[in-house]
Amino acid sequence: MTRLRQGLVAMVAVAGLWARAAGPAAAGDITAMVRDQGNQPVEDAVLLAAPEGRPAAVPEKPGREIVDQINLEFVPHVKPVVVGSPVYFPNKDDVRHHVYSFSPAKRFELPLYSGTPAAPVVFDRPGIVAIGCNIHDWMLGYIYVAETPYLARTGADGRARLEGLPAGRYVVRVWHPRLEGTEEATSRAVSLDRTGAADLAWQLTLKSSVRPRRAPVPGQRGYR
Ligand SMILES: [Cu+2]
Repeated sequence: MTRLRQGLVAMVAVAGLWARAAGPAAAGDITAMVRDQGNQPVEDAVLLAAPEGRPAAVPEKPGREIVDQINLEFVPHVKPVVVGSPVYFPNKDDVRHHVYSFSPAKRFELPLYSGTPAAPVVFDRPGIVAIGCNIHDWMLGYIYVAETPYLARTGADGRARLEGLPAGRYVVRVWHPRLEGTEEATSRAVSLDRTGAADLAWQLTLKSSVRPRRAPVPGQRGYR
């Protein structure tokens, strides 16, 4: 047995213990709690489960997803979507935005607009797409395009939940824009065969924020 395999088996065993300790979680659910190095809950982490050794059943026509622009920020800051998802970018502000990405997984541009552009942007390749606005340099968001439909974002309480997973073995991992180290290093092997549910916890080391400071907007008072 290789060391990696031994490690995976050990992690499965630990996940199973957690699952039993978690109590009456619904079958086929994976719940997670994500904290940072200071033990604070981490918002905007992506939690995803990929079936081990078999492809995930990705929907042929994923539903529409939305990333708003509210008060000169992308909301949510991090949006996990399954590959092939059409994403709309409604502008809820009274100033125009110019949303774009240079990321290899999806280069696109929505030239200066108000309201909602008629056509969505379809994220057809897996990867992490950083989005920005040409007008407001501090506006920064992420679309995490995954090859599995089992994905969720942590809320302000650091918690996320994956629901309705068929029984089987999964590799579960987390990602965050300020994650120190690789996403792969967060991987855990989880088996939903025996217990039908698992409750996992991560403590991530996050880099300090590198977002540009907000600048004054012409015609508006102060900093927004
Ligand atoms: Cu903008």
